[in-house]
Amino acid sequence: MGGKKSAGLDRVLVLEVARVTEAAAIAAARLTGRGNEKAADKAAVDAMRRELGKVQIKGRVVIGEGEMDEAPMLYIGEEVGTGSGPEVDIAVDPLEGTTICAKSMPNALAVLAISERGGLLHAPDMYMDKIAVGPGYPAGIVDLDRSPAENLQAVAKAKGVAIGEITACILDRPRHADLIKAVRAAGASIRLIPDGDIAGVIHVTEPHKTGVDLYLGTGGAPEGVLAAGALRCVGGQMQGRLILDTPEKVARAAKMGIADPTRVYRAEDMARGDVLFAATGVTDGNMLAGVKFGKDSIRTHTIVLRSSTRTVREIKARHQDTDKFGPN
Ligand code: VTB
Repeated sequence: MGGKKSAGLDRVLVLEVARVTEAAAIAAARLTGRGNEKAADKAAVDAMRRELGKVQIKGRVVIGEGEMDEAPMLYIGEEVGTGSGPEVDIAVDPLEGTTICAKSMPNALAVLAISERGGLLHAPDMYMDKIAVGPGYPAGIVDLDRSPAENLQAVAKAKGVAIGEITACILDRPRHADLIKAVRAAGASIRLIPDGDIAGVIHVTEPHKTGVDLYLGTGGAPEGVLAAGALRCVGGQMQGRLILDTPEKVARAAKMGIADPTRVYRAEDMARGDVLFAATGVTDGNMLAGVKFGKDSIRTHTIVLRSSTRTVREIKARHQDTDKFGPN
């Protein structure tokens, strides 16, 4: 593959990553609304693995389906790609929102991020406290160590609206009861989501489409790294801090290279150097349409982001050679 190392990732990869998330989304979409999370997830994993195998990279999975002994495919440390291209690190979530997909609810995605080797935080599969806003705000506008009211106030002021016109996206979980109370007490609106906090975070990048101004709360740390990859590419801001509330978790994180258990990671700490991010809609969402099966074609809607140029590409594809995606 061409391109000097200093130029970052080869731009040809922009289309390649879209093919990978398209294939995963189509496979999962065939199982949308069947009430079978496991089958949908497996289909997405298989398709993503198959498609990644065709990409000319020497890829290493750093965020995947689990440790080697618990995931047969796309496990952490697995080598993917043809093995003949540039050395890259890969974070995958072949089906983000398995329950959403199983119930045919909005915003299930197939997601992938690629960085230069060493660019993505090796996040353990634990909770991470997250806060995120989209582009256009002054640096440091939100901070995990400030109260929800202070953060909401700051965002409202910078946006030039009253706090009552600000919407925060939060995962609907009992553990967020206090957070939800505090946000409502401050006067802001909350978009509660059942699952899928990568989509939740990404929604802050286009508030005019999604109506979401900031993301708050705890969710999976691997999902945090993928979302950070997306925000790096569009210039949003994010902070994440692992919730290491037991000695066992501190030890597990240390094993993955996390020396300071209290560290706050910014988007640029979780996804460094040149990063590509791709997401294809599985079910319809606020930003991406879900997969649509027609008589002779399949339609997909994908967003591909690149950090070095900050280009946002939306790829609407009509796949007419439907056989290549396997049987129905
Ligand atoms: C989030 C979300 C996922 O898990 O990370 C969330 O992005 C957090 O975990 O889609 P809990 O479900 O334990 O709250 C999912 O909802 C499911 O993996």
